[in-house]
Amino acid sequence: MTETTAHPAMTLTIAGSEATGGAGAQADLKTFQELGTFGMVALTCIVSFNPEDNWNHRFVPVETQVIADQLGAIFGNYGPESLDAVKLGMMGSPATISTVATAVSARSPKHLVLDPVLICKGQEPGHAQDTDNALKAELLPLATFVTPNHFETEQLSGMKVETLEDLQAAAAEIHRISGAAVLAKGGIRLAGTDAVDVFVDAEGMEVLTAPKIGEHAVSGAGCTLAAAVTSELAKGASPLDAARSAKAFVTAGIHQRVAGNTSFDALWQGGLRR
Ligand code: PXL
Repeated sequence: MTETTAHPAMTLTIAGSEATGGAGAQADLKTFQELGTFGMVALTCIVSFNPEDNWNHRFVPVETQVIADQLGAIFGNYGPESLDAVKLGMMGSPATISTVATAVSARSPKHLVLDPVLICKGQEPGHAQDTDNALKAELLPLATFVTPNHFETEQLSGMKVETLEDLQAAAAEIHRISGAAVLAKGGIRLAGTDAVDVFVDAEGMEVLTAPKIGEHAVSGAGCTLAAAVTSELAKGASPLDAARSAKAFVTAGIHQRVAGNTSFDALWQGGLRR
């Protein structure tokens, strides 16, 4: 990219489409825009909730060649050194994971934020374990920052998480095996009145808390958190400051959530505007 004019920090998400706008690439792109970065998307899959079948997720993968083509367009246009931070969201299959791992490792982005989305309702159960293994083997070693939720923290660490101490131990274990900064999310899953997350990097550990807003999970919280971390890193924040800002952004977005006919509301990324 020519350096004749100042430009915003450049952020890319490699993620799935969730048509209703709650989660996935839609949440990522809105977050990038809201936080003042230039957003790009390479789509990995298309998820459509099914109103006739209890909102189950219908899942269609994007062909691996088409994923590689999208990444070729993005990195070809701007040059790998111009991308300040890359986020990885839902991959959905081992083939997609291998394609993305190959494409991304060849470009070595400065910041690679992995939201280790493991399974999504509606995917073949047989696929989940393969996807989990491929994600651990091929993407986790490339990540510079990982944002596992409660379930993903248990899967990636191989540890049971029931208390804050468990979450701290599991987050430290994921940091040890990956070398990445880790923001392990207790969210609403741990007992108590606070949503507690644990941040760990080479500098140490920090517990981040905010009062829980109800006891129901909100769609898009995980995607938005990781996308906000990606934006903040792209703009030059330290990993800990990126984690703190991202949590505040998500908390405000949950306060301003949007309800529909599904059983879960959708976070709105404009929550900090008012
Ligand atoms: O929240 C996880 C998630 C990520 N990406 C896509 C999704 C979902 C959950 O619905 O559909 C595309």
